[in-house]
Amino acid sequence: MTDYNHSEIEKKWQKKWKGDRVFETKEQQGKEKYYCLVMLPYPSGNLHMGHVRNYSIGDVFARFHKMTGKNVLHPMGWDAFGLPAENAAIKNKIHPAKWTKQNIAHMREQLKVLGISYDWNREFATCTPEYYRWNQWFFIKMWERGLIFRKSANVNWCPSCNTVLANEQVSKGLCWRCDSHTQQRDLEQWFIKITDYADELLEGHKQLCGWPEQVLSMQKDWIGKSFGMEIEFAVTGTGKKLKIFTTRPDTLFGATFIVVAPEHKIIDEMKSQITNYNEIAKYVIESGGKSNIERSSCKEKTGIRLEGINALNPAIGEEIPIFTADYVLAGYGTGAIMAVPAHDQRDWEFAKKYNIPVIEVIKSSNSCDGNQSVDKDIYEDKGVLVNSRQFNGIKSSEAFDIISEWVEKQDFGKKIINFKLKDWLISRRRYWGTPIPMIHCKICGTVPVPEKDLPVMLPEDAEFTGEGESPLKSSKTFVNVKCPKCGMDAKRETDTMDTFVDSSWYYARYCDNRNDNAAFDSAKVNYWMPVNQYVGGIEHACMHLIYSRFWYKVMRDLGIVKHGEPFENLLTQGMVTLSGSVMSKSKGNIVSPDEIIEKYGADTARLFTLFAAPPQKQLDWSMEGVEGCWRFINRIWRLFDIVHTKTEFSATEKDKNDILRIMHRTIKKVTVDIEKEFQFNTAISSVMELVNALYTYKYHSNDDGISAEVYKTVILLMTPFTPHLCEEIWDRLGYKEYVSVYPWPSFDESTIKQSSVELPVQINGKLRGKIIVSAEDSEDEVKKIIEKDKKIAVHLKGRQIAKFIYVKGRIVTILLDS
Ligand code: ANZ
Ligand code: ZN
Repeated sequence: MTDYNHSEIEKKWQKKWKGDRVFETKEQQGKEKYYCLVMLPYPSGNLHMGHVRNYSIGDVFARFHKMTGKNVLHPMGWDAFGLPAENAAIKNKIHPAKWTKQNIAHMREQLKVLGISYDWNREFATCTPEYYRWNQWFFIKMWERGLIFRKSANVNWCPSCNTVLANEQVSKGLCWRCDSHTQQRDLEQWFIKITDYADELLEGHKQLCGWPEQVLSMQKDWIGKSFGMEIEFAVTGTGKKLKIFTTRPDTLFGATFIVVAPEHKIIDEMKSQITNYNEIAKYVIESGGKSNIERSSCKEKTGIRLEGINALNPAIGEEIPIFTADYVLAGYGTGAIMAVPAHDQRDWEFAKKYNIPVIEVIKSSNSCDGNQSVDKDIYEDKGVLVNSRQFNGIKSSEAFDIISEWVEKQDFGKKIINFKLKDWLISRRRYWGTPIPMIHCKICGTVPVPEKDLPVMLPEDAEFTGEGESPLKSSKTFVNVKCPKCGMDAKRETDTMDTFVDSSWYYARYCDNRNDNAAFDSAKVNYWMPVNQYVGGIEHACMHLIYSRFWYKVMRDLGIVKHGEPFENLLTQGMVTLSGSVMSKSKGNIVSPDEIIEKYGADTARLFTLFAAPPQKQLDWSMEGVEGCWRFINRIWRLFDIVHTKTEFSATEKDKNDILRIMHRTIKKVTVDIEKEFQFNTAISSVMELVNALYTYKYHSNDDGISAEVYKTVILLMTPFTPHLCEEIWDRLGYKEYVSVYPWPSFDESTIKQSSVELPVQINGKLRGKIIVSAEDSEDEVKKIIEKDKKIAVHLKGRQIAKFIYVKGRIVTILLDS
């Protein structure tokens, strides 16, 4: 055979797949479906290696499941609204729509060169009226259900991007896109009441056993459910009450001061009684410039006492001072706390600084360390109550219930459940997003645009100055409308939606992307959903992956989808780095996919990103690694001739058995690694071993077709990783069907088992059990088998292995750290 010509071969098969519509899909009742989805890209202009890796990972899943006989949906689209397009409009005087379109066109071509098995008929961009019209429709449906509201809210404002930022777009007081310092401003904003679903979003985690534990726990923190109490402290001499939120009512007797957030309304309400009001007002302004993260971080606490007023601790009946300090946040709980310096770190630091008494109310029940001093340190553990009158001596673990019942009986507080999750601020003062479909009428108030008038189109005559309010305000044709209720002159809302709205339901639109009458046909969505395998970055753990789950539940409540969770399994892929650091323009360490593909081909690029690390782990780019993959592809290519060359040897039964056994073992390994373990790297290395075995096996003509069968298997197993190479060889082997749709090979367990041996396992000199392994199993594989053996594993639990000795085929000896 001639040399392997990647560019010719790759183009040829991409054309054939397209011509024969190999990857186009329709619903097929009675056939098992498999929906594989990779988070859709933002059309920034160029594909980077991270994309190549992601889409290659997704393609392994999609192609593998197609070969195992499933009806596979594998779509691709563009998350096309967003700030960069608008920034380009301001800088380069190019319309955001044009900029976005050009970028999509370019990236689509880059993507097509990779030969991913997409059904391109399902492609769409979220910035088209055909798509965003349904964002508007959902908005109105949510408005009708009371899930949308408007309020004046303190928001993060980026003076450089000139826009409102969601809390999660601000980190350490800096804008997530441009790193400028953000400010706080009060503006009328639109919100979605995601908090109505807070409990369900937590409950739903029980169904998500196919998600990484890390993502679930990040979401759990984000939603932040806590059980506590609201307790009222009287402000002495005023008849007013101050409500605090605590998760520790068991420490009530130790509350020696109150702290309110600088934004708390009591400061203005008590203006005339507060003798140092001017000083307080100054402090309030200062803290207004800080982000929540800055305020909560553990540097020195600042604050001021509200002179002239006091609060009454209702449990002990004593007056305690009230402070304002910015470590108490306005948006959480009631924006006020009872401070218990003996048992809370932040309160303790504050009390030390301002010389406030510290009263210990919980003591370790272990008498040996009973002489700890609260002056030196705080005590955060469980124990027994002290200095708490009638409650002295009870265990702190029981005190929550006992004291909260007592507080409720005395009628100065009640038990409540509090969430960290906030309502979703969705309005942006920006052009390149979905117009919020609302009309402001002087007579009728805020009126939704009637469904028949959707979409509310983005006007083309908006101006991009980068200053002031939303560019939509500058379009007279857009702003002025008639009120749909009374017909009088009215004004359109000029805010657009957060782009996270677009990605909250795009997965459903792929199931029916051309629908002009509805967001989608429910029957189609119910056939394809939920997504069987979702692939994307861990950075989306909290926003995108919570918003989408929420949106899906709303769609369920609207009666248009039937399940409760959109994504059954989630894989969060690792980053691509160069010498350990993230590839970025500013570091100048970007490896361009175009160049690699040009020189080595898409299959090599794909193979390298899949082979160099497990999908979830960081992948460090290496040219040697790429070249190694290129050589492996050529080894498979050359094997064609070797397998078809006549030799003078006749295979012995033993040699035939040996190579067949390796083949079956490899099929099993690759199957399990793709389907269950997500270990594409070890799957590929096991095929490499099989290829090596076939090279050293010398009976290629006189072996009853066994080497031909092994070679065929190599090609099938490599198809999800290097599909172009495999199609070409498959074609040359004389098959009429595409290898991409050929049934995945099955393995024969009894052939694999033929070489199995029973191994005794000794732990610290004692025989703890026996395991069955195959003679070729590596030490790592033997280790895994031992970890999975319940009987033996109990002896290892919680212990460190100091030595692991595997004498191949004989015995395993484990020594544990003492
Ligand atoms: C008294 C107390 C004693 C508290 C103690 C803690 C330890 P989670 O679990 O996160 O819900 N807190 C309440 N509202 C706050 C706010 N707006 N800003 C900052 N801190 C606030 O935390 C609840 C605890 O955080 C509450 O319980 C309160 O302090 C504080 F030994 O009350 B605790
Ligand atoms: Zn009206």
